[in-house]
Amino acid sequence: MDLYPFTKKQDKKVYAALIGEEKRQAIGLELIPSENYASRAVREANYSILTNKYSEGYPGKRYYGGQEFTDAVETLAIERAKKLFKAKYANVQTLGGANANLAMYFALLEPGDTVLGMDLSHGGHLTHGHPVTYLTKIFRFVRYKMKNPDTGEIDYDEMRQVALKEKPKILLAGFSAYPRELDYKRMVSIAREVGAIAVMDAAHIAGLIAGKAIKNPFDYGFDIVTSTTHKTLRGPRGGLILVRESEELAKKINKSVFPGLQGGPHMHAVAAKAVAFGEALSPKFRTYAKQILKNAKAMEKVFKAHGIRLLTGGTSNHLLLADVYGSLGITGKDAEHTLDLIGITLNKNSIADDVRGPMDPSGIRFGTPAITTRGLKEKECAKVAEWMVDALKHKDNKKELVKIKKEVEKLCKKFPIPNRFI
Ligand code: DSN
Repeated sequence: MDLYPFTKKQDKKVYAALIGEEKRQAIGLELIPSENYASRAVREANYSILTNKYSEGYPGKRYYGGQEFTDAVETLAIERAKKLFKAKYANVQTLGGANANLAMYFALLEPGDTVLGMDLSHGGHLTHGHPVTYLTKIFRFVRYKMKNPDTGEIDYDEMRQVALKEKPKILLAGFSAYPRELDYKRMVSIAREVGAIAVMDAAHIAGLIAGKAIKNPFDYGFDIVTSTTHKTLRGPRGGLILVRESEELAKKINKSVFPGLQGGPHMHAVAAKAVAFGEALSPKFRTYAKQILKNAKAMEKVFKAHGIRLLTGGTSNHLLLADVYGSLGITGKDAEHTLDLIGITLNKNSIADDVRGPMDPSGIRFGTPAITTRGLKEKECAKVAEWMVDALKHKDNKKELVKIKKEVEKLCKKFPIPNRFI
């Protein structure tokens, strides 16, 4: 099957990279918890002819002509997103999760205003105010943390005290490396007490919320949810902003996305989001979302049985964070490299109160969204976890690593990526 016939003919170098990546994805196991496999239909929309079109504005209110079909796909994406998350308003134009957060901050804040968010070393994200981002030149970020990294319990009393003292305009929930659910009710009550807007960055867990495998922050009164569309939600690379019910907030968000922050929306991606949201509305997607959690639990069991410390004591979502340095004396970077050698991709990650630096931290972060799309169930996930531990324990034994790599490849053949031809 010739996957990219025009590229093959016209540009051999790019073609080689595309085919190389097709093969890499086919023969390895993807455990990066923010990655997934978009369906063939999502990818078709994403490479469609809509890439040719400029559509500044919103459906029915554009700056250029010729919008019959762009309006149709954007309206579909908006309506489906609203239904999926039980929101009254949706903006589907942001190019990614970082843009979604930027647009949200600029919609709600004035320069110098304060955001109270999760400490970055405890699982927060770069866009929640890491000093390397430009955001910190404009807004003030203050933090809440886990009370105990071994249980994952957030210190809500401290959160309240900081909120009372700092008077944030936004109380921000959400994370990129926190394996537990949050007490949304408590957070909303703190936000209301100090007059802050309650915002959830659901980039990682949007698919789990959509699939009703975990709680929906809107059910507890959160005002805004930002997200990516390509992680657990299994859509194209992109972003999403949802507003529970305030028309005033929705108007501010739309103005902030365009013309505040972005130019012409990527309509091919908007169409692909519509397809992905349609998929996520199906009962099959609910089964998928629930299986992600079961698979993560199966991996948790194996790591625990081997005495490897898991931050927060385990997982209640799609990801796990293991202290491989503390438990096995291997750095996160070394662990990432070793697992790469057996065909398992994940990422090194700082852990709460890490004794090591961010470039070679103590932990690894991994998760089950992609392997669940591939069809793996608890039994296979436990096996994968056993291989991981085995490889980490025998990282200098080349023969053992080669043996495990063969097992990984065998499993990949048995569970091919859906809708792929390689
Ligand atoms: N890169 C994403 C992640 O892996 O969590 C977040 O930006």
